[in-house]
Amino acid sequence: KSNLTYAARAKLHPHPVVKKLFETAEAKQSNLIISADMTNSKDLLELADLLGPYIAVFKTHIDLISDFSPSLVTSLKALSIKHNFMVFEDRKFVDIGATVQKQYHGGALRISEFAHVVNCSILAGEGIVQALSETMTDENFEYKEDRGLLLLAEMTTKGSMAVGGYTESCVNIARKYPDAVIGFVAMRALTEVLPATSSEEDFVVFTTGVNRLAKEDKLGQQYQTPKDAITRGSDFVIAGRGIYAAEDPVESAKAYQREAWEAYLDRTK
Ligand code: UP6
Repeated sequence: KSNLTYAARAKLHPHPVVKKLFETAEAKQSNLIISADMTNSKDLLELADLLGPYIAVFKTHIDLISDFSPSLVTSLKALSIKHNFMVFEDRKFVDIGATVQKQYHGGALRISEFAHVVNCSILAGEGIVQALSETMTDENFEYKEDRGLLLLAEMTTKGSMAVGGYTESCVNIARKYPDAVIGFVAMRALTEVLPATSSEEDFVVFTTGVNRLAKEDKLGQQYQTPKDAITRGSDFVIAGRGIYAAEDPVESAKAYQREAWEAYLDRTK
């Protein structure tokens, strides 16, 4: 886990998407990501506009949107500029390389057009990472320097099989694709799993399963608090229902933002 400030890491990091993530966090004093699991365009855009000021990243599941259209992508991109947040599509790609390339770029959901960051599982091995890396860094790809990949290294659900050797393999594969892979979705810094091989290595950790009040849901989800996640080495905490299903989502977002930011200040002081 890094004890450096986001500003220091932004300066040192070679990847433009990581620089932008850390710069956004510093500018907004926020390491909070909202998991916007809305099911129609209007709700998604309203949530982005409402919570935009308090977040560094807006996380989507674009395939939940019942009335998806290309204009949603245009509107979401406009809001991302208006409020200075990045967009993470939590698509969890898991297939052969050739299929995943088409799901990512040019498919029905236009993921490569709006998502600065996407993630994939390495269940199918290294090929998926190679495939996404090729597409993201292709000379002719419009957003070539503006796209990053996270490996889904751990999952928050009871009985998750993303553990042990699987998680270690994520770290090993990540090291081979520095142009595309910027880090992990995990519950802690993965330097705990495999120590860094150089002092420059700096993977970003996004952490789901974050809730200030609940410990679990009824379908196997398990939570930790924003403070605990950041203390364990998470760089950005992701909360969904804890924020959007609260009585006052703005007040809730502010409370998550404050708690996660203070934990970051503690970790880096
Ligand atoms: N998510 C997890 N756990 C994982 C991976 N992803 O919860 O291991 C995602 C879910 C959901 C969000 O798909 O979008 O993070 C969690 O939402 P919640 O805060 O409402 O539980």
